[in-house]
Amino acid sequence: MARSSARRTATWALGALGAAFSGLALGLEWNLQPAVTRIAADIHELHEYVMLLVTVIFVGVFGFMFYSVFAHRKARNHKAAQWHENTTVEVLWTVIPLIILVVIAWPATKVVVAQKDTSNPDITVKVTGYQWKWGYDYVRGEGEGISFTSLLATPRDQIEGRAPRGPNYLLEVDNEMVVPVGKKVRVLTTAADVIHSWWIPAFGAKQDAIPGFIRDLHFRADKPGVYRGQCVELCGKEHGFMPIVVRVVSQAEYSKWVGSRKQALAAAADDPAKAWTLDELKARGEKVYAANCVACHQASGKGTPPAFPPLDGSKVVNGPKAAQLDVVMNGRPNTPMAAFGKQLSDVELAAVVTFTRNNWGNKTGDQVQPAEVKALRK
Ligand code: HEC
Ligand SMILES: [Cu+2]
Repeated sequence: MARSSARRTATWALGALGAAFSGLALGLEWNLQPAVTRIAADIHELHEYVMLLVTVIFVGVFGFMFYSVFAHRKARNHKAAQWHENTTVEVLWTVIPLIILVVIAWPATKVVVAQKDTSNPDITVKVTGYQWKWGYDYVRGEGEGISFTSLLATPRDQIEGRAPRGPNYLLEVDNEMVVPVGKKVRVLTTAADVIHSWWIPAFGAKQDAIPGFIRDLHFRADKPGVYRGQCVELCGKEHGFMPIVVRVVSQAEYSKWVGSRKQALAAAADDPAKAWTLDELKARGEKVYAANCVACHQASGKGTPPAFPPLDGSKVVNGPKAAQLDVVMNGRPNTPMAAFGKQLSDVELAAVVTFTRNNWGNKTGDQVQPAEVKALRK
C-alpha cells in the first residue's frame, strides 16, 4: 500500500483536526512523540493508516446516509423500497466489514508479534516498580551486576510552587537507565508492592510491572538521546512522581558508564568499614530521607496522620536503635511502610536512621554506624 502518501493525507487530516480543536496559537503538540525505534515507527504508521481508513469509511457511510435522507425525503413523495430477504445486500454487508477487519488486523498483528519478540537481546535489565520509584538491575550482557534505584529529581520547591518549574518538570530522575544505541535491550518488568507500568512512548515500549510476575518488553533505539516516560498504572499517591528516563549513548560511552558504575559500586561496598561521624551521617541521611521518605513522612517529619505517622516525636524514633532499624529495614507488614533493607545500602540505612534520631524535635544525640546495620542483616 502507498504508505507515505497515506501518511501525508492522514497527517494533513489530523493536522486540520488538531488545529481546529486546540488552536495553533497554543503551540500544543498533538501528535505522537517522534519514533526512535523501528517498532514505534511501525506503530505510528499503523495508527495513521487506520486513521485514514476509518476517515474514508466515515465519509463514505455518512455521505451515503445523508444522500439517502436527502434524495428520498417525504417532500418528494418517495415510496420506501422493500429490502427484506435481499441476498445481495446481506452478502455485501457481511463481506465488506470482513475485508475491513482483515486489512486492519493483518498489519496490526504483524506489529504486535514483532513487539512481543524479546528473543536474543544484547542486554537484559530487570526493572522493579516500587511505591514510588524504579529499581534497575542489569542482569545480562555488558553492565551485568549494575544495580540502582531511580528517583524523581524534580525539587520539592517546584512541586509545591515555591520555585518556577524546570523544562523537564516531573520527568527527571537522579539515576537514568543508560543503554547503548542500536542494541536490543530486553526489559523484564516486575513490582514489589502494587502494579506499576513502565512506558517510554518514543520506543513504543510499554509493559505492566506486576508483583509476583515477570513480564518483558524490548526496544532497540536508533538514535542517541534522552527519552522520557512515566509510570502508567495508577499506583497510589505519588503515581505521577515516578518518571522513567532512558539515556541512549554510543557503545564507547556506554562502556565508560559501565566502568564508572562498577567503580562506584565497589566504593559503596567499601564504605561500611569506615567509622562515620555524626555530622557525616546526618548530612548523608538528610539526602536519603529526601529521596525515600518525604513522600509519606514529609520534610517536616510530621507525616500526614493518621495514614502516615510523624517521625518527629515518634516513640520508635526516640526509642532503642534496634527497634527503629527493624521497622526501617523490615517494614511493617500490610502497611505502606516498606522494607528498606533490600533497597538501601548499609551506609544509607545508618545515615537515614541517624538523621531521623537527630532532626526536628528529636535529640537522641546518638548515631548508627553502617557496621551496626550490617550486623542486623541476616
Ligand atoms: C509509602 C509511604 C512510606 C514511606 C515512603 C516511608 N514510610 Fe515509614 N511509615 C509509613 C507508615 C504508613 C507507617 C506506619 C506503619 C504502621 O501502621 O505501623 C510508617 C512507620 C514508620 C516508622 C515507625 C514510626 C512509629 O512511630 O511507629 C518509622 C521509624 C519509619 N516509618 C521510618 C521511615 C523511613 C526512615 C523511611 C525512609 C527510608 C520511611 N519510613 C518511608 C509509610 C512510609
Ligand atoms: Cu507506579
